[in-house]
Amino acid sequence: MQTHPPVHTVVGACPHDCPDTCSLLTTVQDGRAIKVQGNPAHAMTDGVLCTKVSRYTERTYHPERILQPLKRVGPKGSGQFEPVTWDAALDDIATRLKRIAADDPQAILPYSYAGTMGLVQGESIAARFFHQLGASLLDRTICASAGAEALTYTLGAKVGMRVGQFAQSKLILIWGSNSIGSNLHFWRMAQEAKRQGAKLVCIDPRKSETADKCHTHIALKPGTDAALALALMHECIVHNWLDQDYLDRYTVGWDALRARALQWPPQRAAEVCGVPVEQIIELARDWGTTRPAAIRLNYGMQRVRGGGNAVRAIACLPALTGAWRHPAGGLLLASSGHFPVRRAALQRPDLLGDRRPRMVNMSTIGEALLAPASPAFGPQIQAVVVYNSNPVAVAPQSGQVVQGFAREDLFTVVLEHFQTDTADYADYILPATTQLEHWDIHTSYGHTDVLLNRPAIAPVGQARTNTAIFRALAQRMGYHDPCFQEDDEALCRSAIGAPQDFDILLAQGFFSLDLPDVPFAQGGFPTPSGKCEFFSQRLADMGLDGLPDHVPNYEVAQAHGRYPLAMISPPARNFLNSSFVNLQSLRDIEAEPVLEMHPHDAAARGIANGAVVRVFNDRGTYVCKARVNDRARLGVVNGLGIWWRKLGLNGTNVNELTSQKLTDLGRAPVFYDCLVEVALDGA
Ligand SMILES: Nc1nc2c(c(=O)[nH]1)N[C@H]1C(S)=C(S)[C@@H](COP(=O)(O)OP(=O)(O)OC[C@H]3O[C@@H](n4cnc5c(=O)[nH]c(N)nc54)[C@H](O)[C@@H]3O)O[C@H]1N2
Ligand SMILES: Nc1nc2c(c(=O)[nH]1)N[C@H]1C(S)=C(S)[C@@H](COP(=O)(O)OP(=O)(O)OC[C@H]3O[C@@H](n4cnc5c(=O)[nH]c(N)nc54)[C@H](O)[C@@H]3O)O[C@H]1N2
Ligand code: SF4
Ligand SMILES: [Mo]
Repeated sequence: MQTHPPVHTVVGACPHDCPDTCSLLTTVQDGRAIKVQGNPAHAMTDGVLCTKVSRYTERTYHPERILQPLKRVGPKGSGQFEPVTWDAALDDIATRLKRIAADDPQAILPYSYAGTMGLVQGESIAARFFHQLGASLLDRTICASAGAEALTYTLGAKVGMRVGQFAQSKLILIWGSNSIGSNLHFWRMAQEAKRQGAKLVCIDPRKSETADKCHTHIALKPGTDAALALALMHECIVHNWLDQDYLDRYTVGWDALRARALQWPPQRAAEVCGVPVEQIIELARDWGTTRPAAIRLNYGMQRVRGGGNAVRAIACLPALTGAWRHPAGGLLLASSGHFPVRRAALQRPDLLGDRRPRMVNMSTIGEALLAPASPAFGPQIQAVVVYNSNPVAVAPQSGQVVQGFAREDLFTVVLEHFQTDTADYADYILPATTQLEHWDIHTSYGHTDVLLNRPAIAPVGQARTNTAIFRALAQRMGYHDPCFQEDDEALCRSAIGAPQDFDILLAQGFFSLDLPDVPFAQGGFPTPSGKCEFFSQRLADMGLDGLPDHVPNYEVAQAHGRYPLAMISPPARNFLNSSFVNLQSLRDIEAEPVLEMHPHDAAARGIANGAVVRVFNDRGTYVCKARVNDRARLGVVNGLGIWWRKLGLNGTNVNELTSQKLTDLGRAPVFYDCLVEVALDGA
């Protein structure tokens, strides 16, 4: 055992699903964490954390934290539990899982996402466990898979500009991203660029905090981004703002894309997007004539039916003008593809042997839990093991998700810090450690550094790491492969790169990947052709459109339709998805669940600022407070997410309204492709 002085600091990493992956410094006094701060030695973090994670000690020592295993005693969903010992809980869980698996292990489903982004407390021992078991596989699509696939078919992988380079750009399109709210450390680069004379353009239906601070805000209708991108191409073609040499050498399918883009004069796009044509013409001129020009694309714009095509269209733009030739030009959606993560070593898919379990899409968990056995679906789901996620709050069309989790015959285990909306439906809640209490390795989707998270304190109460819980279950299931004994430090060592990288992490806490500053100046894209693929033969081979196009939303508002308002539900700044909603100090800032409405849309319904309103469609009803202001554009309402249902005004949240339809690429949810009507509550 290492001995520490009474007050010392420990270097860690923020575990949250956020592109910034900050380096944390935790101050520990007599074994208790007293402060969590940003690490000034890590360039990207620069000593600054967001408000949420500055409150990490409040979250860790929260009086409602689950500190012992709990067993359900009341009806499903009633939230009544009694404490049990770890042995009793694990023995019973293993017995129940064995009984189901004896019939068909695919009746068991793991459900997890990015509650922690750590490679070790995410999918390591857990993945090994479910692979050995032969459980159903989970298609992890809830956030980013439309954009990720789109990027893969266009640029070859989740790769792009180095984030630090944005500080030198002269034009930055902040596209489908509320950087101040959800990518704070990128915003520093944008501000630096602004100080040096760059123009910032925000492309977002919502007048976000970020839009407030940009020179121009293009408030297009949700789901119309591809139309805008095609019109920008149109203008680049007709004004000859093209880099013909770059097109000739480093792209595939230019003639075909050119023909398609010529069908999108600005006037057509202006009508589809619902923005003034002058704005499109000006944006095109800026994009076509400014060097270096860069796009910070983010996932907010791909949560609609055509999200994949839209990302493809936008990802083509830098190649048209040769923006990639400059270090501060190009595009960044996600940097995750740069990291040499050793996924197979961590997750051991080989433990499946010859078995090929079915894949269940996490984005349609409601439908899946309600599906009977059938030849197409396979066995009915009889058990779900949830970790690092809160599906009852975050998955679309909660009405069905709740109905599914409420099945009395479904056996549900939830590994959690808190009694979330999902944990309310558990048969067992198992107390998990937080980031201050375990080892982990972190990559990032917004920068290109690898970070080590060291435990700062001992586990609180009886909490155990996710890995320890799955190790203990594996032992009870009779799994004797030595891979189930591997400890967390060994897992950290094998998670990424070469084993000696872990020694660097132990010594320094983090390191930067060694990458070129101008990755695609001369092509070199990780696509099959090595070029930027405007036309994708792989998509065409699947019977899909090989070129990007504007694919309209499933739910497009009609003037006299039953549901005339489009609703988007981007994050509230002080929550992280549904995490932190139960922290009083942060909930006080967000005040209450809100729906932002344009003054005309509110007036037409007799709704005043602060009124309690019913937001509804055929899928359900959500009650919240109207915030009437210019953050909402005409015809679009913004239901800021993602409240815990049980902390809302009528026991629902915004996902009561969203649908389980899926995107064009990547099988992802369409949270921002959703029509509603709004009325005064009680009216
Ligand atoms: N504070 C905070 N930070 C977060 C999160 C959080 O919950 N809270 N969540 C984290 C996670 S999991 C993720 S994936 C990222 C998400 O962060 P982003 O990838 O930035 O995505 P969103 O926040 O969903 O949406 C960003 C912006 O896109 C806008 N938008 C919505 N529909 C459209 C559209 O059709 N077109 C365009 N152009 N814009 C549109 C929204 O109004 C919003 O302002 O942030 C991470 N960071
Ligand atoms: N309407 C609407 N819905 C959305 C979105 C939206 O914009 N609008 N955004 C979507 C997006 S982008 C995403 S990524 C999903 C996110 O959905 P989730 O991945 O479910 O994210 P969270 O809501 O933060 O829930 C994570 C849970 O993991 C738990 N957790 C954290 N660390 C650990 C750990 O180490 N061990 C264990 N066992 N548990 C841990 C936390 O306590 C928390 O309850 O939501 C999606 N849902
Ligand atoms: S949530 Fe994002 S900004 Fe906040 S501390 Fe974590 S990585 Fe940094
Ligand atoms: Mo996400």
